[in-house]
Amino acid sequence: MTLRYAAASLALLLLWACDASDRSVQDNSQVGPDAQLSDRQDESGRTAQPTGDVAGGPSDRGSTPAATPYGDRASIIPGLIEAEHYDQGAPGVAYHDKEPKNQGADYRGATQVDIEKRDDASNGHGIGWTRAGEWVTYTVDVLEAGEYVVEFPVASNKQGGIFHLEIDAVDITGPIEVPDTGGWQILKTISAQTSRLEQGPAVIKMVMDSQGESGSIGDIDSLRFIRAKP
Ligand SMILES: [Ca+2]
Ligand SMILES: [Ca+2]
Repeated sequence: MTLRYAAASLALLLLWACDASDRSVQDNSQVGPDAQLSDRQDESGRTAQPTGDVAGGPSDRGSTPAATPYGDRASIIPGLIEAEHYDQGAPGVAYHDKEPKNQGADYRGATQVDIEKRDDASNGHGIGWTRAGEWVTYTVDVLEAGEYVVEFPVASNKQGGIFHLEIDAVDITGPIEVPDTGGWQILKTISAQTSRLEQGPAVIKMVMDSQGESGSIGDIDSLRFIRAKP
């Protein structure tokens, strides 16, 4: 009896193993976004954070991965953050843009944020086609606690709109108004002062509040954080 039982168990085990290997072959043959999603799952079944931008909507396979810093390195404050180096991640996580299509340059691959190529901008790019309700996030590391002056080179043909910066849903700048700079191709630097930033990691959200006469908020090249004089 015992021997027959052992043989039967072994046969069952072999059948199970064959079935499992068939399934793994089938899984590996999948291509496309679904296969990429399963590649991101580690052995525990948790979904790892994506390393690139994701053009589609939030995943319905559990919780949406958090945003990660551009280039996987938090931007340092004080310092310069390129506007076009917003966080990596899905729409609704790293950014929200009104238009599904990037209307500008193919600088970061799949993204809905409108990235503008322009020779007068630092890093040769900025963000444009800004509309009320849109936002982008920047994962930062604040090295020195305190208040900061933030400088933004911006461009606007006619009076621009209003935006602000926030951390954890708390406004840290108040409304920042983009002036008429004399044309879309003319950058002028405007500045705003922050409330006190605490030392350590933070996620800064740049939020577009209202459009100006230009029909836009403005083109934004970069954010330079400079310690405010006490
Ligand atoms: Ca846009
Ligand atoms: Ca830039």
